[in-house]
Amino acid sequence: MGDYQEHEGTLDATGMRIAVVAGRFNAHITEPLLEGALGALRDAGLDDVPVHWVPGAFEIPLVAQRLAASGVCDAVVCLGAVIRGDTPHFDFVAGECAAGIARVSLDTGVPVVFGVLTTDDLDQALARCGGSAGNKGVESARTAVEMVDLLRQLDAASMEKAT
Ligand code: INI
Repeated sequence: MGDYQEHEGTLDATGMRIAVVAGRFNAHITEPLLEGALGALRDAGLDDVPVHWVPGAFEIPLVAQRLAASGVCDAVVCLGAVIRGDTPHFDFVAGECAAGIARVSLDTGVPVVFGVLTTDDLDQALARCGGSAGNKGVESARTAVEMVDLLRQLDAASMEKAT
């Protein structure tokens, strides 16, 4: 491989303003996701993290949008659990939630992290909220910190070029 410049965000959240939006639906899954996310943010240097509860995953994008557009958040971590049932409801809720979160992030330029589990059954969800497959909340919080730092590096690099 030839020479190339590498850019990567770090996991130092000191001074960052990161908010969480969490779905109450399947709270026995989303509460451990939240604990994981808050623990990871604490480890990264952030103690004071506002948490906004919404009824379910479908409502997450609207609140994420409000926070991201407010100018007072560097990133928003979205946590939820959508578990497949016997009806097509899963597909609508999971699909709209994912699409909405992606749209908010691109529209506002603020990292909005998709920490929403979409699983075929409860066991898969339990494994991913602190069980055998880790904790998606931890991963999502770290993603938020890394993305904020990477975007700051990009902004600093373009400022440098412009001056
Ligand atoms: N919301 C979830 O977060 N997870 C689910 O698994 C789920 N299921 O299966 O129905 C769910 N539904 C509620 C939905 O998010 C909205 O709150 C509701 O439709 C009102 O808009």
